[in-house]
Amino acid sequence: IIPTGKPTPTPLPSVLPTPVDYQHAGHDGKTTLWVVFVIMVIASAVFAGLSWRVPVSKRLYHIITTLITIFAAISYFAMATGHGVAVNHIKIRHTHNHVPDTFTYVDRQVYWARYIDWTLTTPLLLLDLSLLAGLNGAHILLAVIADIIMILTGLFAAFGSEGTPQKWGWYTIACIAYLVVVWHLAVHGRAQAQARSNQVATFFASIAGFTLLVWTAYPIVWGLADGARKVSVDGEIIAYAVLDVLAKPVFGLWLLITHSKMSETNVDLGGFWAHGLGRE
Ligand code: RET
Repeated sequence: IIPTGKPTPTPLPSVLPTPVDYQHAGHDGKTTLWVVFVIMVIASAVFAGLSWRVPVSKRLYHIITTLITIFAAISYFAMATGHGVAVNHIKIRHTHNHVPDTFTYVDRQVYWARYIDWTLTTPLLLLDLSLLAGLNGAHILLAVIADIIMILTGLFAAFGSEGTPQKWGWYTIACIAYLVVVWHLAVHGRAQAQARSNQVATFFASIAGFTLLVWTAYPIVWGLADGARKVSVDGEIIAYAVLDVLAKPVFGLWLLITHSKMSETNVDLGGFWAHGLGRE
């Protein structure tokens, strides 16, 4: 023991108040996490394989889309092995007439690894759609940053305390950011796609419409699961699993197959993409 002359700090209380309920993943949830991990690995291999069949100049969507499923595979591996999850110790206030408020606690698992995944993959999904529509750099930047704000404020909401503005306050901020994203796709994206060609406009309308439907289900699942705690942790894992498979592998396959058949979807980044800077 090295004497330092400093006073000993007061120890932190060693036990948190006992929760009345502990909501955590069970067998079905854990199995689902492994199944989606495998789906994401297979999708990554398929997308990488498809990229080798086209020249480098046509590979931008393939590379972005493969990275999306690789990030998802990594995040699902973490969650399936029990990483990237924390316990939210939720304080619930009970108000009574004439007597002071009382509190009980509910513990619930929060898989924060999802939010790391979404912070990286939703901007890449937006990039796919933006390049397809032919959005300009200014609009792409704003859509991507609004999207990152949406995910990170959603993460704060997931750990927010009940009965304070934290939880639903962060949720509201996230929803406003989501509306900014929707605005960019539905208004600017659609107009730009129309300016490219009729074929691109039709394809953009279907794939962006599909994206909006699937993405809008996420805040609904969040509200029922983390928000109102009406859905179990297993139910939440399964709901996000279905959405993630639609938003990543299904979206990706649709985009890459259509891209291979429709040359108007090509992205022109000048000589840079295929040849490097300073060589034309
Ligand atoms: C949260 C909660 C806060 C409010 C909103 C949300 C939106 C999340 C979205 C997620 C999309 C994820 C995708 C994953 C890919 O696999 C953070 C749930 C608006 C839109 C597409």
